[in-house]
Amino acid sequence: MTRGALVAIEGLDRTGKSTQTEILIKTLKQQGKAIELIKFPDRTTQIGQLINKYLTDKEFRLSDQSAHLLFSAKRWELVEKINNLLTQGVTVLLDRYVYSGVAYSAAKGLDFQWCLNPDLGLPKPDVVLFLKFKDDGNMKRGGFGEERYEVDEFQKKVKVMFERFDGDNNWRNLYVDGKSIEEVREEVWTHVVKYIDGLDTNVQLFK
Ligand code: Z5A
Ligand code: MG
Repeated sequence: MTRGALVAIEGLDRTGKSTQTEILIKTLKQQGKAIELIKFPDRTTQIGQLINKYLTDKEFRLSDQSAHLLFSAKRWELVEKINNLLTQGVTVLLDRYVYSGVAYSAAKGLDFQWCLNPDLGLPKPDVVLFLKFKDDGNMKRGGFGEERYEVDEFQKKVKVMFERFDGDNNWRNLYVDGKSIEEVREEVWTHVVKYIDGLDTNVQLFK
């Protein structure tokens, strides 16, 4: 039986992930496709509220390791929902996922593999669209600088860590420099269109 596809949109801060996921979900729903958006971190559950406090309140102290495990716990909290949707044939669109989890924590100096370990066993996206600036264009976008991680030097380190996933067969770089929202939308569409009617293969897991 055909299952839904797992599609992740990833990238540094302000690269347009939420803009594009929202456009995509709207377009596909209008076409009558079964699709659901899950945003990480979802800040509404108890774990999500703690993460929100950590991100927005610079006085709120957590060790880097415990912050990392909270983000991972947030993903495990939703794994049953994701698997059920995929089994029912629903495409699941992820706004950030494991890759953000590893990249931001490893950029703080934590060991890359240590960061990936708690996420092993989670469903692996069929395709990851990595929205990418060649330079530091994301830091010039509206709203940049308001949260804990939105600091130029740190963003450069995060980029290096994200790039360690480049080479995985599900990874697609999508350059956004100087492109309008509409231009990026068109490129996102060319990648996603192959997946929206589902897949016959088993869901891969992070291992
Ligand atoms: N984090 C972590 O450490 N560990 C984890 O496991 C996970 C996350 C999952 C909050 O994430 C933080 O959590 C994040 C990583 C860390 N770091 N920080 N800070 P978040 O996803 O909640 O962050 P956010 O507040 O939604 O921001 P964002 O995701 O970084 O932004 P975005 O979604 O990529 O961008 P956007 O909101 O779509 O667009 C930003 C602005 O640019 C907006 O004004 C748009 O209108 C504009 N925009 C978008 N596209 C364009 C184009 N093409 N041209 C011009 N302007 C554009
Ligand atoms: Mg966003």
